[in-house]
Amino acid sequence: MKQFKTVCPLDCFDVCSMIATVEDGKVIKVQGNKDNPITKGYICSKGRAHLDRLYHPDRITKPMIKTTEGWREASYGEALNLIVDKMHHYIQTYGTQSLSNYNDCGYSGMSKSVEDMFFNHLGGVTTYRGTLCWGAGAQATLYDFGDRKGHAPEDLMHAKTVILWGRNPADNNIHFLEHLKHARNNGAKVILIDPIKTKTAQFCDQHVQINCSTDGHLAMAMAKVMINNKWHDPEFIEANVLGFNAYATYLQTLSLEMLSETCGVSIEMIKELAERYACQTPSAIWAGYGMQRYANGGNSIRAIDALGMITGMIGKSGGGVTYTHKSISKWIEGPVEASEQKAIYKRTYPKAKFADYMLNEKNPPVKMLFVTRANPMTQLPDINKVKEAFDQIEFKVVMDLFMTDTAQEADVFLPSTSIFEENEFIYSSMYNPYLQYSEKAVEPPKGMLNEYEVFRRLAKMMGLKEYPDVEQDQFLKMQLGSLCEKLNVSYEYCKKHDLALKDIAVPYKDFVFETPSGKLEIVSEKAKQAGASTHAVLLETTGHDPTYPLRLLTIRSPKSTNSQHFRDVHGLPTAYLSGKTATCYSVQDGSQMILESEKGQLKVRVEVNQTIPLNVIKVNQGWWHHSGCVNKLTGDSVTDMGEQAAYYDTFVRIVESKE
Ligand SMILES: Nc1nc2c(c(=O)[nH]1)N[C@H]1C(S)=C(S)[C@@H](COP(=O)(O)OP(=O)(O)OC[C@H]3O[C@@H](n4cnc5c(=O)[nH]c(N)nc54)[C@H](O)[C@@H]3O)O[C@H]1N2
Ligand SMILES: Nc1nc2c(c(=O)[nH]1)N[C@H]1C(S)=C(S)[C@@H](COP(=O)(O)OP(=O)(O)OC[C@H]3O[C@@H](n4cnc5c(=O)[nH]c(N)nc54)[C@H](O)[C@@H]3O)O[C@H]1N2
Ligand SMILES: [Mo]
Repeated sequence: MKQFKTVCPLDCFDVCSMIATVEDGKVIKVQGNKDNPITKGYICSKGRAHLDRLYHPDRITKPMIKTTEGWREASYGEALNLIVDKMHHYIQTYGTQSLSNYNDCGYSGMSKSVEDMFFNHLGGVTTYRGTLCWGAGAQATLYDFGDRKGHAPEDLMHAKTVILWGRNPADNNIHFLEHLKHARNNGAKVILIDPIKTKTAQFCDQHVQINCSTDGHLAMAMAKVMINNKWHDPEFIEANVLGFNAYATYLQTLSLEMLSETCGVSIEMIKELAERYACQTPSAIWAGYGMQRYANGGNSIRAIDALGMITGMIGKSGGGVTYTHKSISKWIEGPVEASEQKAIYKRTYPKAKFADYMLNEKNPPVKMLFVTRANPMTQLPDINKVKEAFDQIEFKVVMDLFMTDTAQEADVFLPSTSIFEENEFIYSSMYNPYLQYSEKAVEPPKGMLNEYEVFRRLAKMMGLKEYPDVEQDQFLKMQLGSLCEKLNVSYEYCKKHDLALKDIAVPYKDFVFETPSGKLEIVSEKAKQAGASTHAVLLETTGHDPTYPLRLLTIRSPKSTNSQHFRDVHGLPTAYLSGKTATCYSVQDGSQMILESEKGQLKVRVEVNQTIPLNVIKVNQGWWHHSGCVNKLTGDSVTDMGEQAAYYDTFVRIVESKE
């Protein structure tokens, strides 16, 4: 028996360090690494499921080609020749922009980023910009702070007030809970602001059940109360903040009554929250990504950031507004990044608008699509339109471990290695600050090529002379060159130690901000230039069609990372709604109903659940088409900044319900 240190590559805050036990060339057990400061010996069911996925009977380990009779196995020679022939054909006829690559964060290992490099070396193809994930908030943070740094979770120990703003660690960041418990034991008050009474509420002293998409209203109301009561910090503002007066003047035009009524939080409660946050300090805000998946998402995050700025909580231990934790990624500067210079013909579209773009762009049209580390046929909004777009693209290649809903649409399927079959470096930008080395524990199935080798071969076959023709280990070393220099360590050292940048526990503690003014920017000229307002504002909401009276929240399941662990889940998707909503629409617990939005219909099973607010229906995102995909209902609008998909601005009605 031998043990290997591996790392969970899922798109997750925690990025756990795992120990894989191998016997007779097979992984027999996966556990949390006790020696890792974040994982501390425990992992969730999704981490343990890597073992199930590794040996799952449905995992595909050979290339496949679709024929009129269905799928058949193919050799790499045949599959790659077919792909190369198609690429030559489309490039000669329409140019490189007729090729498109689509990826996401289905696997966060560095070796698989070669796909971007390959398409850049081709001269640039059609690809996406913006995100399905966190884009509005990420852009807002950049306008305000000039960077996207987060506090170390240990720093929560120094906080007296903690606000978990639209964040649900009990379901998706389990190792953070321990820090919350420590902070509370240390005397901090922990407050949750979320429309749903999530499991996280059990770890908090107070739950504020805000109306959906009104976080900007609450944050502005709190700021107004703080300024009226002189609870803000004029000295800090004078030294570090640009635009306070303009924002204060704007807040004067908003009535507290209107703000309170819209967000559904009483004026008394708003005053209490404002006083607690501004006076019982240091105060930390940890924000999630749910509240920026609305048309006004960027402005909501900017209004929350402003609370930290006007009270002087930025750069302070126990304070901060933590949204992301981008530290390692800034220092990754290798052949992948350098290849961007080659992508002179690169053309982009907003990711959420995939379907519209593919259906309408004719100059040239996209003829070939290459999907890796993603499952857009379940995850993109407005999936009926996405299906039309897929149907129209002549030739599609999907790389995955399983025959997903997206892979079903492909002409060629290429298999992928599991994390246990790779030597790999993993890092993420959400929470865990470490760069971690993941050791190969077992060999991939016989004859199977990993992504790195597939793209290396494709590059040779396409005659890409400058594409780095080096072994995978050498490539990883090149990717890490700048980081090693910054940290003054060798590449071999990176393999043996988890690495983090040193200045991360309390970001901005030197009060140096990489904004154009060098200050924290409540008003941002950059935001204005990009077409947004200079400071956070309440956006005019056009109101929604009253024929669709229920808001649909498609948030996360604790049991699956996006669609990945719904593969073996069958039966109808569960729709959660409150007892009052159920009574109002005459639906019963356990019954079936059909939901309808402007985009489509979905059959679901009802679960009456008191954690859900009135007139809201929650269906977890990620269900496969064999159950019913929730994105049949969602719209493809994008947010006010960052070109983020505004999934939660979706409204539905119940068109049929039966026992
Ligand atoms: N278990 C699990 N973990 C995951 C994932 C998963 O699918 N499953 N996905 C991973 C990925 S890709 C991401 S991006 C992250 C996402 O992490 P988050 O975006 O933080 O997760 P969500 O559960 O979508 O949303 C967080 C909370 O926002 C709340 N929310 C929704 N609307 C509003 C609002 O208007 N105001 C406020 N204040 N709160 C609101 C929701 O009720 C929810 O409790 O999680 C990662 N981790
Ligand atoms: N309605 C609704 N929709 C949403 C969201 C929402 O909140 N509501 N959230 C959005 C968010 S935040 C995100 S990030 C996106 C996520 O969208 P995606 O990243 O497209 O979703 P996943 O389901 O994680 O799909 C990842 C795929 O990668 C595959 N994979 C795993 N490892 C590898 C590998 O090594 N190589 C290759 N080639 N493939 C691999 C997995 O098997 C899986 O099929 O979904 C978005 N969709
Ligand atoms: Mo995400």
